Amino acid sequence: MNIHTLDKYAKSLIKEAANNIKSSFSSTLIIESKSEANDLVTNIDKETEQYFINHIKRDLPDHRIFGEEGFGDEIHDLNGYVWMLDPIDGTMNFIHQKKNFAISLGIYKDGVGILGYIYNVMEDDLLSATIGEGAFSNDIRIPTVEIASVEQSIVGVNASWVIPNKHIQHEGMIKLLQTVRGSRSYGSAAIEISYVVTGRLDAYMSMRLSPWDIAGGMVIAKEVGAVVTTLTNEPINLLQQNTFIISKPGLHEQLLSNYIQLK
Ligand code: 2AM
Ligand code: CA
Repeated sequence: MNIHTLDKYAKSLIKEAANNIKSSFSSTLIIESKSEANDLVTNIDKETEQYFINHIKRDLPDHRIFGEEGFGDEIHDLNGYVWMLDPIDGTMNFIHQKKNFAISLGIYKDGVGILGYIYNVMEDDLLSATIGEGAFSNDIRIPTVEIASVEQSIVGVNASWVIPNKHIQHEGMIKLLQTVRGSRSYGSAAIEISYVVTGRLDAYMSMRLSPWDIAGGMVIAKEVGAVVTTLTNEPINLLQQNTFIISKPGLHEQLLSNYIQLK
């Protein structure tokens, strides 16, 4: 399958999976906790991941799947084709708000992101990117992001990092919130990433994200010139959890050198 056929195929799976998710609103959700009380999963997260896996295994048997719910393959390397899938990013929003959740998907070939998708299901907004060919919001090309400064920016940050916590020096975060124009928190990493690449946010950061939360967004980010690193300014390793920042250029350096300090 060439990259454009693969792109069409991935988009058709995403749209069909999203229809199934929306149809599920008429039935009762089964909600469970995972690693901690607030780390939630539903039967729909699981069924959506299985929907992708069943189709990919049938149609592209040599492709591997790295999915949040663990029905895919055990991934210890990025050789060949690897689909990094979060069937529902923002599960708590899905359960409580029935909006602000996304299907997040990155397709990597030998470790290089070739296709990326973030589908905001309830807004019917599909961000997509093909390596070297730019990024799109539905069929509209997304322009390159502009340089930003702290004073004029809106940053996506979870309020828990501004109170004393074990991951980050919260004094720097207070100083940041006193300096920026505004802050926002949407509860879905994929949606926050989608807002940075489309210019609605200037930066978004998190202390702990998994490969499937960010793999699709990283392909899109590259196409529009948004900068993605860990919070210690290192490249993201897609085989493990990472600290994470995506930012417009200029702002990225300011945030890391003047405000963000890990413990
Ligand atoms: P999820 O909804 O797929 O679990 C919420 O701030 C964001 O962080 C969401 O994108 C959420 O993804 C992610 N998240 C929640 N718990 C997490 C965990 N234990 N590890 C990594 N990411 C997590
Ligand atoms: Ca998820």
